[in-house]
Amino acid sequence: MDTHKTTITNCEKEPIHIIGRSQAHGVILVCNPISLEITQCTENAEQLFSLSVDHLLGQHLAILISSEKVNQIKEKLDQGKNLIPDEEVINNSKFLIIPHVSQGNLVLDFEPAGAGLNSSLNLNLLPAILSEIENTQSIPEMCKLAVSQIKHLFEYDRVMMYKFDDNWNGEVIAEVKEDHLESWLGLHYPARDIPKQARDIFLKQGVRIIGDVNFIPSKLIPEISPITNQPLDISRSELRSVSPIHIEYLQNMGVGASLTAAIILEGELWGLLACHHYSPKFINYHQRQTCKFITQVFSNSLTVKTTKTFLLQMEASDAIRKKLVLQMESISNIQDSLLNFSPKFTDIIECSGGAYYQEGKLKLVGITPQKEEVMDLLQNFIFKKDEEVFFTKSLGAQYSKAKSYTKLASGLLSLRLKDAKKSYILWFRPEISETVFWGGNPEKIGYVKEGIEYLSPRKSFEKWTQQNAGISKQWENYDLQAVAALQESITYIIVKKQRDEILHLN
Ligand code: BLA
Repeated sequence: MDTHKTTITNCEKEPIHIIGRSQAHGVILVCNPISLEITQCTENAEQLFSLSVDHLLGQHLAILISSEKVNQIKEKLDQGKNLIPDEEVINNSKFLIIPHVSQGNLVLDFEPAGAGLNSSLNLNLLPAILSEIENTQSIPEMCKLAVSQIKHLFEYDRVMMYKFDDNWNGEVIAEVKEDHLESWLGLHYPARDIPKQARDIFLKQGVRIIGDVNFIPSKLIPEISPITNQPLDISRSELRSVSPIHIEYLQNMGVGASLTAAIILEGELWGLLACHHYSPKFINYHQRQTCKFITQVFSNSLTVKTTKTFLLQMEASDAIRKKLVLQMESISNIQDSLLNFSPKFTDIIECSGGAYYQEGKLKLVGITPQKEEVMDLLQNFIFKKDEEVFFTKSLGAQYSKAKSYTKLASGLLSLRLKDAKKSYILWFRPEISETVFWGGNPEKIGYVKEGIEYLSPRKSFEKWTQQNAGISKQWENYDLQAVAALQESITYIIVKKQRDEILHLN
């Protein structure tokens, strides 16, 4: 195969959507959607159809498939309806034809569909599988269930749930594998391993197989679409060839075939269902559709469970806020009522400690930096920022003096009260001092050979330990909502107390 070299700086730019090649097991054939004349075709038509590309180019599609099926395609195209896959026998071999339109080109993927290849799943099993997913009580439980279902259904050697963090690094959060394989559960991988353009394609395409990692890619002839005079976008082709970098990556891991499916939450990629097999493995289109369906149900259920987690957290903090309101109403000094009774303001969200600043006076609760350090943080960082709500999970990176106490306070959430006294409430979170295992050393991405810097997937997948220094657990939306609600309550009480005072004076 081609020796494609991508440098570190253009890694994100590799144009995998116009790769101009198919995987070896199927033929990509392109037609003019109006005349149905064949405009492009991959070279492997020679092996798979026993027809040369030269012979096919310029011919009507009816040279390959029955005129009845050609008419069906034409009718759907003319009416703007969804094209549907159909089977056809070409020179004694059966194929499944999977059509779609890309930039005004009719793209037909011809996949082998011979005996044994079309063993569709027993669809009677599907309702049970889906209700099992929906009935799980938590996201981790659902991930564990889904990987074992997929392992059972498709029999890949290793099935993983791979979850992205907010910087697109990922972690294997659930895994089922053959006993003899080492476990990758808990391993972290850097964002660069699945660059943006590859992640974007998953949002469109959903499921992708690499049937044989050692396949010889087959070139699309001609390379440029005669219809658009551009390289053809084949990001939605079932047969799109694979970036040589990713192939090298899989070869380094000893992987022979893969199946990858997108898990999407609110329109964004949340994670991937990643399956590896240690020898070639093809699963047919219908099986892939079943897999897609299962991951879609998983994605829907993820939305429900994420909302449920949010609501439960909101309910819990709301109950505490109500108690704090009662305390504020019954105790004359608001600061006193939030600090010296139970619950305290620090109970409203997950944190290790907090601070209350009012008119030059500072009071601390729980685990916090020293009083002078918090005072300095207020005067030289928070007051200058002058934001009503400010939050960070890496305080040291934003305010260098804070580096000396990031173990205690890598995370800071600060709230300015709406009173005349320039009051602030702070919540702190400690550093995640857990050890992170990277699948390979994330810093050793490039290597230099003969003065040229080449990119290579890591040659070694040994565990690399890296301290997650200076970073706390991130502040979630429900944390922000909880402190915003507290702010409203405090404002309400302040106004009420002022009014009561005025009435009392009169
Ligand atoms: C693609 N990289 C991918 C894909 C996965 C991973 C799942 C999508 C595969 C597919 O489309 O079939 C990464 N796979 C993983 C990881 C695990 C796994 C992390 O199983 C962990 C368990 N790859 C690199 C580097 C580059 C890179 C350094 O390691 C940078 C240039 C590129 N990865 C890369 C590209 C693709 C990719 C370009 C897209 C491949 C394609 O669709 O053609």
